[in-house]
This record gives sequence, C-alpha cells and structure tokens, in this order.
Amino acid sequence: MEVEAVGDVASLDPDSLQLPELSPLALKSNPFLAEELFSLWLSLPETGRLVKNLLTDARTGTSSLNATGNLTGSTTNLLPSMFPAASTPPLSPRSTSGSPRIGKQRSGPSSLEFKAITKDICKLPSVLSTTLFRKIDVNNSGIVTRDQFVDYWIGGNMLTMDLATRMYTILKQPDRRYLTQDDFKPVLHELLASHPGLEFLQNTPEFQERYAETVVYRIFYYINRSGTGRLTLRELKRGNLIAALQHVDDEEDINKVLRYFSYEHFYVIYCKFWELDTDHDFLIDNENLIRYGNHALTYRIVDRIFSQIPRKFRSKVEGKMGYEDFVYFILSEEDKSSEPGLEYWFKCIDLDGNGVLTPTEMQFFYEEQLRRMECMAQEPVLFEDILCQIVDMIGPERGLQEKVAVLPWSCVLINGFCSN
Ligand SMILES: [Ca+2]
Ligand SMILES: [Ca+2]
Repeated sequence: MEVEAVGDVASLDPDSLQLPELSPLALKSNPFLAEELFSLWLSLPETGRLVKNLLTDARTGTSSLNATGNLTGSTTNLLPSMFPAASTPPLSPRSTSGSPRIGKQRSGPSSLEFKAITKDICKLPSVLSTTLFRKIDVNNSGIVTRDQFVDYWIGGNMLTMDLATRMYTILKQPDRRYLTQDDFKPVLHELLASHPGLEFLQNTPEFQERYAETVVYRIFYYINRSGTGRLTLRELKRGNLIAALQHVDDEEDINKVLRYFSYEHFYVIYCKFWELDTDHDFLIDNENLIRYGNHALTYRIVDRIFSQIPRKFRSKVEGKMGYEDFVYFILSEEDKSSEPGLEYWFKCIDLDGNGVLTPTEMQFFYEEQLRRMECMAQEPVLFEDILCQIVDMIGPERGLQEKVAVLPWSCVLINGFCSN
C-alpha cells in the first residue's frame, strides 16, 4: 500500500498537500521537500485511518474519488432516504478531466483503428464501430481485411447512401425492414464501454443495463412515432438520432447530451420509478402512480392511463405498469409540449376516441381539479372562463369541433386538466 502510494510522488501536486504556511512555489522548486512531507503525511495514524475508510467506502460503493482525487462521498447524502444504497444508481461525477478522449478508450471487440475508420471514413458515429465490424466479419474471425471492408463498403453501395440509410443498414437484421429495440443494444454496449462520461458505471453492471434500456426507450418514444416498436427508415430519417450520436462522440460530459443520452436524465427517471415502486417488484399500480409528483395527477387521468388509452402497456402483468411504460408516462409528463407528449395527453382527454376534444370531455377532467381547488380553499377558476380563454386563443372557425386546431394548444389545456 505504502509502496504504491510513494510511487505516485512523481505526479504529486504540491497544492494538494494543503499547507498554507508553505508556498506551493517553494514546494514545486524543491521536489525533495515535497516528497519528504508526503512520506511524513503517509506515516501519520490519521492518514492510515483515512485510507482505510476510503477503501471500505470504495468496496461498499458509498463514495467515489473524482478526477482530482477529492472525496465525493457526501453526494450520496442527497439520495432520498427510502432508497437502499445498493438499489440506487451511482451519481455521475459533475465533470470529467480534460484528458484526450482517445486515452480513455478501452479495448473492445473492435480496435481503435476501426473506430477511427467508422468515424473518419464511413462518417458514422463511432459507437457503431462494433456493429459495423461484426457485419463485415461474417465468420467471426475477429479480423477485417482491407478487401473485406472495400467489398462491404463499395460493393454494398454504402458510399451512395445518406447517413441515416447507412446506419439503418448496419443496425438492422438482414431479413427485416425495420429496427427493433434489441438492434440498439450493441450500440449502447459500445457506448458504455468507451465513453469517458460513463466510465464510473463500470462497477455497477446492473445500472449500465438500466441506463441502456432507458436510452433506448427514450429513442423509441421520440422517433418511433408509429408506436409499433418497429423503427422504420423513414422514422429514423425524420428523427435526430444521428445528430445526437455525433454529439456523444464530441462531448466528454454525457450529461450535456440532452437528447436521449444524459445520465442525469436517466437517474431522475429511474429514481422516480424506484420511489413509486414501493415493493420493488419493478411494477407499479394506479395507487402507486397517484403519488407521482406529490399527488399532482387526478384519479380520472390515472384511470385513463391504466386503461391503457394513451398507450398500451408493454407490461405483461394485468393492471400494472412496467418500467418501460413508466418511461413513456414520465417523458410525456415532463415534456407536455412535445409531439408524443401532446398525443399522449390528447388521447387521455378524448374520452370517445374520435380525435376531437369537446367541452364536455374537458369538463369531465376539470371537475376533479375544481373540487381540489375548493378543498384547498383556493378561489376556483370556473370551467366556462377557461373555455372562453381557449376559444379566444385559437379562434376555431367551427367552435371546438376543429380537430386540427386542437393539437397545438392542447398542451395548455393538459396542464390544467391532467395534473396540477
Ligand atoms: Ca411494485
Ligand atoms: Ca372526443
């Protein structure tokens, strides 16, 4: 232990000794003195205890050392107390050091050179390199020759394809005309193995898996607008996934990639699910969901969600929502003005499913909100007043029967009718 520590003296930063009475400059100009002081510090009983504690923390996963060596264990105190530490994903370090990206790569099934080929020659996001490699290396030999690559790339007419078509061709199963969630698994696997912003998850494979599935759900939520689970080339072209993947390539801090990949977004989604799923069987029922956002939802809207009107649950257990279903719900709830969010809530309110919202339908959901306002001794806002505002805002030519006009402003209604 001590031998290892002394071995690090060469890279010792005098500032880290935190000796106010000695100028760091003096220490820098006299490395021997710094080394002496460091050895002295190592021999102190307090240091021994500190190292021991750090080791225990590291083993139990309660703290971590960030890039500058500062202890960040205190961040775990921010976790809600109902989460057992082992079941909560680790918090991501706020920022990573500015070391070059290439230095952080770990060897995977595809070499660094192949990653460079994927990015620089094929102009594809580098996280596609493993999938591309396997696509060309049909015999699983672990080697791709120049001729094989040229055959695939030139012979397969990849040069003439646009980026989305290239990506689609590489990811999809040969006998299919769409992409499934499973087709994205190797991409997420490669991302987790190579992105410096996700390195801290290495020791918690269960959260790597959760992060990966959450990202895929988010991609499908926004891009697979048909909701079939079968992502078509047309949908891929209309979406912004490739731009997001290219952003991932250029950005060391994954949390800055707000489209799909932010770890912090995953963290919030997963922790909210975990908090509602009190018995932790990975399913939540309507009584669990009613507690969402400090009881923000009304019973009527929760009933609609559990009647699977806005979206059919993927969960196989009757009357219960699985994690994927929850991700769809929370994305709609948190971003009500997005296209899929609007559609989700529109379907909730459209009681007869005829694609048109009528005052009666809106009033049905508003009644519950009105009663709540009364209970909380708030001055109730009459439905008629809200209706007038809506009509003023959109000025529908044929009253509220104008279906097309309903969509763009339904987000305004939704905020009032579904949750408070
Ligand atoms: Ca449960
Ligand atoms: Ca209707």
